[in-house]
Amino acid sequence: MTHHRFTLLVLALTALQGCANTPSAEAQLRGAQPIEAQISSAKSALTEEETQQKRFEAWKTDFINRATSKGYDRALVTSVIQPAIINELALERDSDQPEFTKPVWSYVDNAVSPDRLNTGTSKLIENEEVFNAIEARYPVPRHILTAIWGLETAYGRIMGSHDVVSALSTFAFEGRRTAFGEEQLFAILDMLAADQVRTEQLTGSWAGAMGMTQFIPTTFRDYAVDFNSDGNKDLWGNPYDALGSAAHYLSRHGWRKNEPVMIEVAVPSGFDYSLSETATKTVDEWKALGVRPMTGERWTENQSPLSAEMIAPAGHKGPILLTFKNFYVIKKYNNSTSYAMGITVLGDALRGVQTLHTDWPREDQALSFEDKQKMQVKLTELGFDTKGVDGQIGPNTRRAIRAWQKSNGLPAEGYMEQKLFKRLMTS
Ligand SMILES: [Ca+2]
Repeated sequence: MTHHRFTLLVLALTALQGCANTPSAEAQLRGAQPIEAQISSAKSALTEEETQQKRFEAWKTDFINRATSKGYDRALVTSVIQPAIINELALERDSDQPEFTKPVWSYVDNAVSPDRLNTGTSKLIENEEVFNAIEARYPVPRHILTAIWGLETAYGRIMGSHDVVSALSTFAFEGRRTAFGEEQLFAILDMLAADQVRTEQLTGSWAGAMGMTQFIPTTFRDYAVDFNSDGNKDLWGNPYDALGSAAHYLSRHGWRKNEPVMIEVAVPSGFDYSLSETATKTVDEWKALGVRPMTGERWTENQSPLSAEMIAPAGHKGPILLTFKNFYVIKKYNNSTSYAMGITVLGDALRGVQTLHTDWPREDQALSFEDKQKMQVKLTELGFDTKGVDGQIGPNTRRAIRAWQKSNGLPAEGYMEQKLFKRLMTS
């Protein structure tokens, strides 16, 4: 949105420069507005930009005052906030994160690309001592940490070079994420006050995620560790600190040593897919329903009592998986099923294990944003309430899809592609 405004300003300024003497050839070709109108629109664009700057400066003053009244040191807050500038990217919508819009197989394929797998294999060898030390302190295995490192920043290659205070100040200043921005800025003040990091280290993504494992400030403040005990939590340059912090985070969120993350399964014909995503059962209970590992191996005694859910992220034609506690611990890192699958598949590949055996239904065509909205309207009209029309397929929409599928004698897997969508829309 602000990009658009900025473009208008540049266009208006260009037009102004062009008409200092006579209208430019380009302006004449475009059938330009009268000069007065050009000047007036350039002025109003300028004014808008100026007003935004003024509002931003006013926000800084207000934030500094509020932080001071909360007990933060005024000199510290001022030195952190005063230099902030508006980050244009941070003003854009953040709805295009790949794990939320790509088909699941596109995300998983990319996660386990040959380059990521090869580099990860080298990183495991290069950092053997780092991983030995981390595994001695935390229950999280090295191949999972390496997969996080690889997916978050391509093993530290792409960490983002945005000034994080500016990016988060932009969020805090105005828009949909003001509360998030403020909370993160306070976390940065806490980190600096506690001498965890130095101000000049605070670079990251436009969304405020920092270092090799992309910790946002609240996560950094609460979970980052100075693993090598040198007095600085260096998640940008030190693999002990970065990977140790990721291990600490997963450990504190309940990682269970030596338990599986996700296992592909085969189900008997006529299986009730409406159990997927809705039922939590022990492996023994799944076994009693005829669910068995896709590899043909038997469930082990250790696995029998473990709780697991079933997911079928691309419907019954794609891989069907039992997901265990550790799967949901990974989702605490990034709340996306595709992300957790990507981490598991890459992590398994890094230890020489193949997670998925069934190929994805790649011929299926995903629904567009508009089609997803149409589907939500239609399902709700038919009495299967999606609890809103937002073009995002969340648990409520999947529940509605399942109910509609069940009532039509279809596998109730909660997944819909073009073919099924057409059937729904003509019903
Ligand atoms: Ca350190």
